[in-house]
Amino acid sequence: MVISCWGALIRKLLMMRPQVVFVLGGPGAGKGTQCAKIVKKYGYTHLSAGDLLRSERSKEGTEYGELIASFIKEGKIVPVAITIQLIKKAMEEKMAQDSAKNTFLIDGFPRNADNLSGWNNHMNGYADVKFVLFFDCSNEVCIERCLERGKASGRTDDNAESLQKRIQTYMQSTKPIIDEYEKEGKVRRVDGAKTVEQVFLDVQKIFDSEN
Ligand code: UP5
Ligand code: MG
Repeated sequence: MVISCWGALIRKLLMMRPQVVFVLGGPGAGKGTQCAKIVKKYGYTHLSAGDLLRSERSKEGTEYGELIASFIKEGKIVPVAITIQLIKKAMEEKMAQDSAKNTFLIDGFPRNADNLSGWNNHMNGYADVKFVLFFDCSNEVCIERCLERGKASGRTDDNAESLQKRIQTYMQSTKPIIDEYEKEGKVRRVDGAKTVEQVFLDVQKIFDSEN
């Protein structure tokens, strides 16, 4: 009787552990757009690593504001110690508000080997990675979308010069991480070049079969 109670408790605690989907793809591949739709339909919490960094950059008196600003403009990847702290804090805040809200979309992370080892060091045992949702989209389409968005976005990296660097970083550092996860059978690939609604149809097929 006592053993079965403990078993039930342990099962419950494991179920409440954050369940994470990493959302990856090139700049402008549609990660943020599709995450918003997944949140509405499946109730996940969306955490964009880029948004968390941009918000940290804008805070008064923040220690890392200038570093983050220059890394983003140069399309370089911010040291993981900074990013992981922001992600973990956001997850903990969400779970503190409502412990049943334990499913997270982590958008735009991990982007390189440093990010991945930082995640493994800080989050293994705290959160489970269910799978990696990969929006596959050509560099040309990615650049065109970001330049179009740049007319109004106010983002310091939506310009031709930063975009060349962002694409280069994506190809050199992020794509190999996706390839590693692919070898582990964790990648769910979606053609990100289709229309927003067509992409979401493919995304739903994945979430319906995973949930
Ligand atoms: N759009 C979207 N889907 C479309 C579709 N199917 N058809 C036509 N148009 C579509 O979409 C981009 C634009 O395309 C929008 O105008 C949208 O309407 C349209 P969006 O959904 O915003 O694409 P997304 O993939 O989210 O593009 P984003 O620019 O956010 O991607 P990045 O990965 O480049 O940006 P992020 O914010 O993640 O990171 C920015 C920088 O922060 C990085 O370069 C890096 O310097 C830094 N960073 C880190 O250092 N570490 C991190 O962990 C994360 C970020
Ligand atoms: Mg985004």
